[in-house]
Amino acid sequence: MQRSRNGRTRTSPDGQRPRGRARQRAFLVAAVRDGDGDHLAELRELLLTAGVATVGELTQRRDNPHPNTYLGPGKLEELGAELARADANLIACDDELSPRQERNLESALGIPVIDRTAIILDIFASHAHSAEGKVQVELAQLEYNLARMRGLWSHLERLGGGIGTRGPGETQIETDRRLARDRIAALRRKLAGVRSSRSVMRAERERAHLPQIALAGYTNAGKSTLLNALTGAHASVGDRLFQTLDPTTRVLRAGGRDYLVTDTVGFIRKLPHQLVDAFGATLEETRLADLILHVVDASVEEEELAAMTGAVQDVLTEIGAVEAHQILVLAKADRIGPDRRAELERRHADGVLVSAMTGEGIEELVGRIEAEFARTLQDVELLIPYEEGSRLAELHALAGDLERDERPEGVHITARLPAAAAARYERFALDGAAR
Ligand SMILES: Nc1nc2c(ncn2[C@@H]2O[C@H](COP(=O)(O)OP(=O)(O)OP(=O)(O)O)[C@@H](O)[C@H]2O)c(=O)[nH]1
Ligand SMILES: [Mg+2]
Repeated sequence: MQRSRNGRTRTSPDGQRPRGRARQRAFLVAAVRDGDGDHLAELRELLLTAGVATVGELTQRRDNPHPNTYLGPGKLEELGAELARADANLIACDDELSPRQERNLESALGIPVIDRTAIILDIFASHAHSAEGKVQVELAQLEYNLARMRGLWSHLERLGGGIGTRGPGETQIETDRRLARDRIAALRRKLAGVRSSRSVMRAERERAHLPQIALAGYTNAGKSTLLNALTGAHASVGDRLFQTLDPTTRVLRAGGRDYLVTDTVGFIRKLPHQLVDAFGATLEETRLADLILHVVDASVEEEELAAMTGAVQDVLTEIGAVEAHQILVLAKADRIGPDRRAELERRHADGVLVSAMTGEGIEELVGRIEAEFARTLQDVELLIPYEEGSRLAELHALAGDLERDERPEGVHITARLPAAAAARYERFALDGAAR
C-alpha cells in the first residue's frame, strides 16, 4: 500500500472522488448484522492512515457473511456495477476474509481485494520502529500469509490427486510453506532472545517494585499525549492510527511517591489475532499493570464512544488483563461543548474529564491515581540486608515517607506501601518474632 500521509479530508461515501486522483482507490464493503450506524467509519480511517482513498461504500445486512463470496450473489452483482462508476481499483473488506472468499471475490470482480487484517498489518509494518516491533509485525504477517497458502493447498488437494495436482504447483506451495514455517520459528526464537536480553531483564527487575500503571485505549484516543502531560515525557504523538507500537515507560511522581506509567499499542475493534499473538510481550505490560487508565476520546459521539470502550474491554479480556482496577479517562475535553459535557457527566459519572492540551483535569486524574493506590496502602515492617542496599532508594520512591533504623543485620524499615508493591517485598517482611 502507498504510504503517503494524506490529510484528514474525508472522501464522501456516495462514490464521489477526491480531488486529484489517488493511486489506490478503494471501494469499501461490509456484511453487518445490524444495519444501523456508520459501520465503515473505522475502515475509512484505517485506509486513510495507509494512504488509500475511499471512493465508494456498500454494506449488506446478513446474519453471517456468505461462506464463498462474503457478500450474497445479488449484492455482488450490484457491487460489480458500482465499481466501474466509482472508478475503484481495489476492494477493501471490513472483516478478515477466508482465502476462499478472497479468491472468489477477486475473480468475480476483476480487481484486487484486501481485507481488514491485511490493512492493519500493513499499517503496523510501516509504523514499526524498534527491532522488536519489526520482528513482531513480520511474524504476524507471515502467519497471515501462511494461512492463505494453506488454504490454497487444501483447495488443490480437493481436486482429488489426479493429473496436474502432483506437479510443480504443489511442490512450490510445499516449499513456500516450509520456508514460511522456518522463518516463523526463527522469528519466534529471535523474539524470545530479545525479551530475555539482559537489559530488558534488568529494566524489569528495577521496575518490578514500583506500582505499575498502563494506559490502554483505542488507537488515536490520546494516550501518548496524556503520558506526556502526566510525566513530561516526549512520546511520539500523531493524528493517525497506530502511531505508537513500542511500549514507553515513564515515571510519574505524585504525593512524594513514584509510579511507572506505560504507554503502549492502541486497540481497535476486531484486532487481528495474529497481532494479539505477536504483540504478546507488548500487551503483557498492560496485563501486569496494577492500575489501567482506560483512555477514550470524549469528543466523539456517545454511540461511538460506547463502541470504542466496548472494543477495549474485549481486548483487555482477551489478553487476560481483568484483575487490575481501571480509571476511565475521558480525553480531549477541550474539544467538547457544554451539552456533551453534561451528557458525559451523566453517563460516565465515574470518568475523569481531561485535556492534555489545556491541562484541565490532569490534577484531578493524578489525585484519582493516588487514591486508587492509597485505598490499598498497608503498613509493612521490613528488614533489608545491607547487600540489598539498592532497595532502599526504591522504597523511598515507593513510600514517599518511611522510618528507617540501622541494625547489625540490616536496615529496619517501617512504611506504608500500596498492596501491589508490598507483595513484592514479602521476602523482606519481618515476622512477629524478629521484631
Ligand atoms: N484537542 C486535543 N487533541 C488531543 C488531545 N490529546 C490528544 N490529542 C490529539 O489526538 C491525536 C492522537 O493523539 P495520540 O496521543 O497520538 O493518541 P494515541 O492514543 O497515543 O494513539 P496511538 O498511538 O495511535 O494508539 C493527536 O493528533 C493529538 O494531538 C487533547 O487533550 N486535546
Ligand atoms: Mg500513541
